[in-house]
Amino acid sequence: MKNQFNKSFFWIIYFLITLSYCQEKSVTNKSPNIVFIFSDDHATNAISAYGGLFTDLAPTPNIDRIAKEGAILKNVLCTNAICGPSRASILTGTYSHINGYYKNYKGGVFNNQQWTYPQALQEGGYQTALVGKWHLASEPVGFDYFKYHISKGEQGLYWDPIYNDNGNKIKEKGYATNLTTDFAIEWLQERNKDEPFCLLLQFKAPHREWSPDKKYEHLWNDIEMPYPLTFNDSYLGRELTAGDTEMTMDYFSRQDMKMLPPDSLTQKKQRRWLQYGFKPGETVKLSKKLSSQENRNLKYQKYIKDYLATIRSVDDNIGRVLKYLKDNNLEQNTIVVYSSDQGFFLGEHGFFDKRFMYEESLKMPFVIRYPGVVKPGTIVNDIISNIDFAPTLLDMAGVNIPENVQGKSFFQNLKENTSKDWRQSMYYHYYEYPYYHRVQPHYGIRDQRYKLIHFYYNIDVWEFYDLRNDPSEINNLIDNPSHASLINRLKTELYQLKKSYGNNMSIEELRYISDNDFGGLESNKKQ
Ligand code: SGN
Ligand code: CA
Repeated sequence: MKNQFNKSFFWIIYFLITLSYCQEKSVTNKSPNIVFIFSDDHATNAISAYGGLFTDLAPTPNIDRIAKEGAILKNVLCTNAICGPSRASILTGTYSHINGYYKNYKGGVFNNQQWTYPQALQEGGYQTALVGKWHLASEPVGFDYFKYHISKGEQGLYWDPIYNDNGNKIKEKGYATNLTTDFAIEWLQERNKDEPFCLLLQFKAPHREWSPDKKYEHLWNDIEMPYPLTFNDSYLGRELTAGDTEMTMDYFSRQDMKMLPPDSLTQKKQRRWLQYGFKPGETVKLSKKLSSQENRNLKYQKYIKDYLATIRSVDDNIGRVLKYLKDNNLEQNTIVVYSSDQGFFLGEHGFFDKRFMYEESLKMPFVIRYPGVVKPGTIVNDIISNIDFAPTLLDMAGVNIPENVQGKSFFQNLKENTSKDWRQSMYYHYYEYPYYHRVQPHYGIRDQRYKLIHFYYNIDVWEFYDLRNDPSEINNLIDNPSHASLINRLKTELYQLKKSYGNNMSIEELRYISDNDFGGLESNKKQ
């Protein structure tokens, strides 16, 4: 009798455990859908929900709507602010030294044999699709459907782009941002309606060379755009770092200016003429009559107007997606994210491009709407980074997160329930040098108030900023004696963080990474 009782008890417990496990982890058609909208090089300073110089001049109503109806994250920081590496970190939830994708130039090839979150969602019962920019140089794995930009090293083209459509090369006619959205919506229409889905809709815009759609080419012809505070930065105290790059307005090319080459040149020579400004050390002077300040101002005006115009199309097309979800009764059960692979300089410190650990390129936009779960108007200030995206999406989908994912789910943070032991600082590391743009490799730590950076490649320079008193990062306080003990504490914390993520490389080994031509595959073998 007692034996019988024990047996039944065992089976009841077994049944309950199995049931609770299945309830927690099995994907049903009630599981939330995910639309992950992503762009290339979109600075928070160019999104009106984040405020900034262009809030009234160039608003982004559809991105703002996602934020208003859900959450806006103000401290999402990129672990390596450049395209391929950031994308690899997002997909794998790991730092570059773990996933092997350190840099674009010289060997950026993503090892597609490794775990990614779209694969986990697919295995968990999700239908998955990728449309638009991929830029990882190896075939996407984990997607039921893909159609991604090829040509120009997978940067893709603004006009008449060529796509890899599930293995077939297809040239399309039109403007990339509109086309990419068309294909995403077509996939949504054709998908199997019985399963939850995850769609990665990834725009090429607003990447260089910032070509707007025809209808937006002349949006701000009659006005002069405002200049950021640090546009004429003197780089005092930062001469060897911010002061020694090829990403100031001087390095803006003829193509960036959308100048027209002389008709008399052959096509090949016309292309070369347009490319002037791309080679190391090559700077374009627009006219002999202009002073260097006038030259820089003129370039900035063209740059910022074209950049913001490409974003107008991104925002319009996000509006189309939101409307599709609403019209098709998908609004309630679909998580919508908008983010970008890193931030971007919009003339701050006189720069375009990204790479530096300075705020403008370090900060990624991130807004998310999840009706009924994330309260409208939520603001999250916690320090989050791109390695946290994968575990968060899996957490929301109810799919297991493997232990070797380095990021942490911030699902609770979105519900204003941040755990007490949430990280207080983050570790950053940029490796690519010297091309493009000649930014010294560096690593650093950033907490809610301070930032400490070490540029180590062929210089040995430290920078320290108090972001509360100096949000523009122009006062490098590294030699200020009153901060010495604070700097020491941060240095220790930086080394601890670096080590805790498994980056124990010496400066020599780090230089090897910057100098050598290898892809993710080879470097992964080395681990
Ligand atoms: C291209 C651009 C660079 C840019 C990199 C990386 N040059 O090489 O200005 O920094 O892409 O961008 S261009 O000649 O193609 O315009 S990223 O988004 O892929 O990281
Ligand atoms: Ca990018």
